[in-house]
Amino acid sequence: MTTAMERNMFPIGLGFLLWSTVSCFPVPSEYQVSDHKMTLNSDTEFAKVFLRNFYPLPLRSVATKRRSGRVKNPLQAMQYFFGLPPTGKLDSETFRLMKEPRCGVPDVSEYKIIHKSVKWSSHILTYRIVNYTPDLPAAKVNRAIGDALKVWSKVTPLGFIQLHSGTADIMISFGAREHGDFFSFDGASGILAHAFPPGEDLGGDIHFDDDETWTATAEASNLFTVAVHEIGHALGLDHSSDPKALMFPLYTYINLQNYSLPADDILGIQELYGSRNSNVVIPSICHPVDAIAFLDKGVIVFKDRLFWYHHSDIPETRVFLASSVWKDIPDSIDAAYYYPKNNTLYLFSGRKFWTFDTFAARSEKPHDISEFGLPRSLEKIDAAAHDTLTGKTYFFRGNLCWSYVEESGAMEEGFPKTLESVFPGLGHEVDAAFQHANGHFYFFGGVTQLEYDEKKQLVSRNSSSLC
Ligand SMILES: [Ca+2]
Ligand SMILES: [Ca+2]
Ligand SMILES: [Ca+2]
Ligand SMILES: [Zn+2]
Ligand SMILES: [Zn+2]
Repeated sequence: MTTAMERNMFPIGLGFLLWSTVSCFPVPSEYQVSDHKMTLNSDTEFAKVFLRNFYPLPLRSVATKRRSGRVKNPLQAMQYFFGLPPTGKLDSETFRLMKEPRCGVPDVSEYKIIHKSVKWSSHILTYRIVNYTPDLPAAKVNRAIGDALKVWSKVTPLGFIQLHSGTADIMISFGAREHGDFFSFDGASGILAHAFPPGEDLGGDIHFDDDETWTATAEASNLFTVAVHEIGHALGLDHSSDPKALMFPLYTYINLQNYSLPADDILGIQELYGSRNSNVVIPSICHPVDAIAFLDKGVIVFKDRLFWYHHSDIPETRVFLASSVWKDIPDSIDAAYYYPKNNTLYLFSGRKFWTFDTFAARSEKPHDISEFGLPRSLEKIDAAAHDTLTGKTYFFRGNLCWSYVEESGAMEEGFPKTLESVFPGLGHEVDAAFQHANGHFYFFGGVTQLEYDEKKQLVSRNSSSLC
């Protein structure tokens, strides 16, 4: 067992205590229903364990219904949830539902009762597929997860970015039996997957039971079907008792071909995050921009309080409120650049700058641009661009240009120089600049966009005529 939980959350003894109160967490392992390791000697015992897992008592919701006389015990709570006559007897229909393949998150949750919603504060969330199931080629797993995330991003302002290393908000993994948390899986069938509500560490993480057979078809356990449900939990949704809802806890195959999110789930997620802002002006070269940073696979364009994010894997450009992603930054950004060696995004406003682990919400407190060796007389910079070929970062102000050597952490000798001497032929002050993966620099000034070939020292394309 990994010790991440013990280290980051709480010691084992205390852990169980907390889980029994925070009941939207997955089912604790000591209550797991085993299949072939069956230690339960009767249907009654199976039902008892099932109810302890998914209908933990005492809960206030059940208590309320109890007062109204409808629910006297967990079995009735379950029958009530599934719309069965609340007889309180373990009849065959109730027992059949208990045996259905399902999600490992309980059906009654404390959060639902106290109307306290848990949600992410940022609209850009990162995810990482930590390992892969042997059942499917990696590309099909990526596709299923990507499609499942799209179902949610289509109806919300949320955007998802895949990381291939490090810690993402939503860490997705496959594991069997004991797999690193205290919520062991139960072998083939039964529980298919579980997920944690938004939060630090395990929060937002999704685990698939690798004792299931994962498919991209209608056979066995369809990965897209389970993923789209579990992402709902990772975003803060609880189970719905509406059998048509995606957040209904039992497995029903979904063909993503003609799938649209049911009304119940759209209402639920939009209550947490709002709906998607659809009438958005995408900045073009005809609209002056404030700053641009080029990431490994995407471009971030800043304009006033907004930024546009274009990712090479995502066909559409999305717009976000900058403060919904990066906390404590001012409303206007003068310059931005990304330093790929340490995955750091630098944002500049006035003499201050902030560093972010790309889309991480928090920065340390702002720094002063003199830390780069920029003169104290400078009230701001116009633009910044990192050159991945030389490891230098250029800072622009008026007709001057500085060159900062990232490795040595010092300004290059002989700088500042005039723009004309560093980029001959540019002939224009810059509002925003970046270096593309193709090695060319792109300079933006007013409505002019210039592509600059640094090796040939000339403007290779001028797009101002398009406006
Ligand atoms: Ca997490
Ligand atoms: Ca299972
Ligand atoms: Ca600028
Ligand atoms: Zn679920
Ligand atoms: Zn788990």
